[in-house]
Amino acid sequence: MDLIGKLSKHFSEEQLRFDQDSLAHFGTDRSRYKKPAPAAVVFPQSTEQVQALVILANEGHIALVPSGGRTGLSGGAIAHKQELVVSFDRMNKVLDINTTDRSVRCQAGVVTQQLQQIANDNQLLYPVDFASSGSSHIGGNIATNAGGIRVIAYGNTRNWVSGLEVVTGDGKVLQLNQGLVKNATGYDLRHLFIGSEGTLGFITEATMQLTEAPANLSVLVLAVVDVQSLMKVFDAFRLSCRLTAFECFSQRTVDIVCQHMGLEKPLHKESPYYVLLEFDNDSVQKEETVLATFERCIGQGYVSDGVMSQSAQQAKDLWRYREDISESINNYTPYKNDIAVRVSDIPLFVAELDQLIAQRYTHFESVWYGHIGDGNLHLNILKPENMVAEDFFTACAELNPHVFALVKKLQGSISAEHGVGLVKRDDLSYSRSEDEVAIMRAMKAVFDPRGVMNPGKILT
Ligand code: 2HG
Ligand code: ZN
Repeated sequence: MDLIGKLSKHFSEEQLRFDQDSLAHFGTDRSRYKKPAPAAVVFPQSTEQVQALVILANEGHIALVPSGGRTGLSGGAIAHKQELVVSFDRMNKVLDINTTDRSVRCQAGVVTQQLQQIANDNQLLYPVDFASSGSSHIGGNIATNAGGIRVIAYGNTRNWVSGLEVVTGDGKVLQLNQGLVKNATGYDLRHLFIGSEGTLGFITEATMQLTEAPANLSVLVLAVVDVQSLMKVFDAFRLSCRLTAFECFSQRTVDIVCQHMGLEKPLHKESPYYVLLEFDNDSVQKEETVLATFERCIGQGYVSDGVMSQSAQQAKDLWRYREDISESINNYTPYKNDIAVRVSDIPLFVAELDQLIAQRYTHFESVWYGHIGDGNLHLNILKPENMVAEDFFTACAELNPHVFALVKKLQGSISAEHGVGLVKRDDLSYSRSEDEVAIMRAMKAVFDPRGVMNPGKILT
């Protein structure tokens, strides 16, 4: 029986798509790294259906590619070799809200913003947040251990997963950790699935933890004179308040965002660097302490200007200078890198990176911005207008080893929060040892002995 025949036994007509538009849409992510070419798209509605699909794939040696919100930037959700795309769009039910446990159990296809809203409706917070929270799925966030803008205070997605239901690559359904706070019963398989990018199995359900909502978040945007000062500012504010975000961007990104989004400049004067910091402004004393720190930073010459939000709306507006960068620079067909070093190594890293860019990337303009409080920079090389995209990407890929060698020298990561997928797969050795990769392969073989789960992602 052919694939369509087999699928039709388990799935209704409206759960299957073969048309070109659907194949193109569901076969890719935001990296657009490879031309999508899946065989079909399936929309399971239950764990049993996912399990049936995995068993079918094992019998017929069919490769499966999980598809969430497809907001990834590393090609983890790309199907370019006639794979079967498994979309979680119809597994989007919230199954249980428990305010005593402060948890929400949901299917993998629930959108991040929906979980944030549920938390909010219950006077609680789901703290993982990023620009794509309106379309990314919880399952995808878990599969990539998504980070975002509040990692400095709340950590990555991993910290908020207290239970998982998964279907392994050989079709077993596992319930992992069941929402427990404490569970010291050996290897925690839940954590293997977090960040596994769909290479071990499918995440079908998750129990996500919630926390107290901050009383009143205020945002400060500061004009910072140089990289050394960025770290001084970081240290100073960290001592005076509990930071919930510490983000950095440059004048060039401000110009691009303002032009693309039609925004006014955040401050009167221009500055090489900007910091956006957020803190819980829950008392008059707190605000006074933070303002005193600001004055001190001005006095010491680290900061030349600044603005503090006076309302929730203004805080939201200020966030746009940081949150809208990724979308705004898309017009320049950027070549992206998402790198991390220890926070204390940032000044050294940036100095060497700037040198490298000045030496090697002479024909290209580059911008960097990111979660500097986590040691995570997004380096984006912008395509010159008159250059063909393919030539540009080839040229960038040739330059990449220099950036990665620098990352390796500082024992950093070549993918801080965007995952490995296809885009970073061949460069994994810059961040992981041969022994580690061998163990990863062995683990994959345990969960997915026939290699049906997202083949070619993370590992070759
Ligand atoms: C962000 O922090 C995202 O804005 C996207 O991680 C980064 O587009 C990028 O390079
Ligand atoms: Zn980011």
